[in-house]
Formats: sequence, structure tokens, C-alpha cells
Amino acid sequence: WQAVHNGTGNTQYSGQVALGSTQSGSSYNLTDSGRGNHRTYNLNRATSGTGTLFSGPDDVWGNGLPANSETAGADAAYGAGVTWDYFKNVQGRSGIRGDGVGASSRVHYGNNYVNAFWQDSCFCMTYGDGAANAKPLTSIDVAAHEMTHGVTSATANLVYSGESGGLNEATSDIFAAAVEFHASNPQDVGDYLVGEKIDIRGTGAPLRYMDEPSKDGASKDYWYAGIGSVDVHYSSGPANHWFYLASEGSGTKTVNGVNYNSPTSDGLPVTAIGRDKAALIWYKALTTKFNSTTNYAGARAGTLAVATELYGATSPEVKAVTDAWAAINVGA
Ligand code: ASN
Ligand code: ZN
Repeated sequence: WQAVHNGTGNTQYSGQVALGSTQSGSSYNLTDSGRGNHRTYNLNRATSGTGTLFSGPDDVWGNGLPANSETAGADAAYGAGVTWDYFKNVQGRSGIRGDGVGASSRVHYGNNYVNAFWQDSCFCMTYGDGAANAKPLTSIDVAAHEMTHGVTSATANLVYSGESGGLNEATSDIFAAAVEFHASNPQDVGDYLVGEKIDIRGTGAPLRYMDEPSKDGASKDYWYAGIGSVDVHYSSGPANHWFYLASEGSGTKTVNGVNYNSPTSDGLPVTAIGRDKAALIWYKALTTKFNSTTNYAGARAGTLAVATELYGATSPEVKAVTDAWAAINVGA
């Protein structure tokens, strides 16, 4: 995380962070000039329009508490910044479309709104404030998930239903995890959980688990014929599971203090290749092999083609990718 200007964000989820901002006369605003002029707006409970660009007399944003209306803006701006940095510095992609142009974020959408979403039409992502829990949906992983929907739209454009919809959702969860690890924020360390900070269930449980997706009570661990008819946030499960297995391997493991236990459908072990290689393979498959109707079999073929190009047909990476697909019941 590199400060481009000199703003300070006091976030709810990520502690005190540097934010890119812009000075305009005697006031400052949340326009991140180092990241394609990504802008962060306050909808102030509206459900349409652009809202108001966060601006003020000092370059300090929020106070760490949700009652301060700037705090959600600071979290959203930070989440967009670390996601920008991940795609730029790790995957070599400058912005969502690869053209160096920043998107925008809108916070404080509606009343008690418990969701966040990406829209191609405004090239923007939008965040609700949550309901009674006073937990806006502005954590790093949620921001990265939504921004990655923009990347998917600009690349493979996976149709948001059926198996391709599950792969679209999984792509957002995979890069949410990759971004959260890459951000290395001590207040929000990387994990293979989605939404662990925002408590939208009210039980303290995360929204999704990548090591064993069925732990959420709805997601699927393994591919099966007909998985394309379940909600895309559940048919994503096997691909999330594939990413965990390729990154960390099967069985038990503790990463950043979180315990995982990842099963395989065939009972055979998967040997890890590490998160960076797994994410690179998924990114290259998304951007050079997948198309709008790619299904699970196509995702297997695309990732194997990429792994073969990168590491060679007889490499341990190709073996691990193959084994991880077999482990979620996607075979040759
Ligand atoms: N937060 C949800 C998502 O990004 C919104 C939706 O259902 N599209 O998946
Ligand atoms: Zn999504």
C-alpha cells in the first residue's frame, strides 16, 4: 500500500491507512490520482444518482466509527486502492479495464441495506450500511469482490447464471482472498473466508468458506451435473474450493491464525502450489482462455492450458491443478 497523496483514512475495518486524495484550493477530496482518479462518493441514503464526492477542509477521512459518515468512505477508498494495487502490481493490469482509468465507489446506499454490488453501467461499486449491526459492507474482501466483477465483465464476461455464473462469483471470491492477503493489513489479515468482518449473519460467521464451502450451509463443495441451477453464490463453491486446494493443499492447515480443513471428493490428497501461482493461473485463464459461456469443464481446460504454458506439461504445477480439479469432481 503506497500513499499517492497524503490523505489519512481512519477506517472501521483496517485501522489507520494512507489514502490517495486530491487537493482543490483549500479543500481535499477522495479522488485517488495515483489510481486512475478513482473517486469515492457519499450517497447519504439515496438509492440513485452519484451522491456527493467526499470532500472537506482536512485530509483526514473518518474516525474509525460507523457513526462518522466519512468512515465508510475511508474503508471503501482503501479497499478500492488495495484492489487496484493488487491487479497492477501482481497481475500487471492497470485498472478494471486495463486502460488506467479508475472506477468509483458509492457508500451509504439506502437504509439498512445489507449488500454491496458492482454495475457496469456506472463503472461503479456501491455499498450498504448493513442493518442493526452497524457494519457497512466496506471490508477489503467485499470491495475486492465487487471490483473484480468489473474485471470479469471487462474480460471473460462470464454470464451471471448457470455454471458460468458460479465461475463469475468464484472469480470475485478468489481475487477477494488474493487482494486481502496482498494488502497485508494487520487489522484485516488475509484469509480464505469471505465477509468475515461484516457479520451479515449476526453470528460472527463469515459469508463463505473457501476450504470447505458447504460450511455456510448452502454452497457446494463439489461439481455435479445440475449445479448450474443453484444460485451463483453457491455454485461458486467448487471453484473457490479448487482455489483453496491448489493454493494450500488438502487436509488441515493454519494460515494467519485461521484453521482450515479441506476435503477432496475422491479422497486423494492435493499438494499445494501456493496462492500466488494459483491466482496467476486463474487470472491468465480468465483473461486469455475463458469466455462468456465457460463452464466447469472449460475452466479446467483453460487453467490446465495456462499452467502448461507457464510451467510445462510435466510440471508439479500442472499435476496440482489437475488434482485440484479432480478433488472437486471435475475430471478429464
Ligand atoms: N453482493 C452481491 C455480489 O456481488 C451482489 C449480487 O448478488 N450480485 O455477488
Ligand atoms: Zn458477487
